[in-house]
Amino acid sequence: LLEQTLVTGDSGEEKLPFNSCAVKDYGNLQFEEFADDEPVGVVKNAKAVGSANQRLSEAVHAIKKDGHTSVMLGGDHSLAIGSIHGHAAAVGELSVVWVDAHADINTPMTTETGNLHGQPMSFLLRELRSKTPTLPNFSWIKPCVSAKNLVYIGLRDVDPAEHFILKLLGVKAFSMTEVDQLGISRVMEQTCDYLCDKVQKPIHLSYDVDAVDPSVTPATGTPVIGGLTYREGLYVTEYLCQTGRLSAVDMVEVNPLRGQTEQEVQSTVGTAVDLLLGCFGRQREGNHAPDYQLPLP
Ligand code: B3U
Ligand code: MN
Ligand code: MN
Repeated sequence: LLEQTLVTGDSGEEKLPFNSCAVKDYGNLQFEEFADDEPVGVVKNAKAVGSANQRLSEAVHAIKKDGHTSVMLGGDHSLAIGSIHGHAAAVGELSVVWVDAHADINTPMTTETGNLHGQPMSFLLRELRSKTPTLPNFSWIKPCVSAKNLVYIGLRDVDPAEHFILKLLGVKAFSMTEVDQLGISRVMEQTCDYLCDKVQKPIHLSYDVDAVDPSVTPATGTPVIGGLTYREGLYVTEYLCQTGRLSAVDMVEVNPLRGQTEQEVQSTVGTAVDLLLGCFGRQREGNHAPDYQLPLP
């Protein structure tokens, strides 16, 4: 779904009049295709993914320099490489909240599937620089995230090598076990306490819809049973919105082609839209414009 990536300055065009968000659609990115994109070891599509992410990084960089909150709609989660890279290039140090069933932190050396959507964090973490070979079209990437500024929420399908990396680097992770143990409200409280130091860094939210349970978001590439409920998934976005520091959002792995029925597609897409609205201030208690006036009889 690389070709279907939409980059917009704020959020879904028609969906946000409720709180008068200004929305600018930066359009779909056109990505180059490579006839000679041979596997590098087991890693597939390196040239295409490297090149697409370089364009995306430049696009997100420009959106941030325009002063907007960036929304990247995908698409394969490997797109987080360009999205986070471009965000960091514009604002400097940032916090990353990665909401996903998967850790997506395999290196090209540890991946069993060869899929780059299982590896994006390995290219972004400074601590993994010496463990990650430079793939074709990846030489532009500068690792720009520190392990201490990363939090995972929703994990439940983590490879042994990924689990080793998380422990080695001491990455903060709330797997579904912690969500069960603490409840989503304490998970979010602890996430923000952890990320909040003296300098209030901008937050990059990278939201893989497969974090939510496949009963709600089935139209995705690698669904995993036992995920966040719709309400837990939404609470994550509402909580991050009220920090006032949400600076860029990826909403990824929405794949209508993977829906078995129209209803599965609608449920997945509708949930992704609701999660984005949560990021931009829609409250379940209701909303009204600051200048709202009651009509007089
Ligand atoms: N960890 C496996 C599986 C996977 C990761 N992300 C998704 N699937 N979507 C891998 O391919 O690296
Ligand atoms: Mn993912
Ligand atoms: Mn995933």
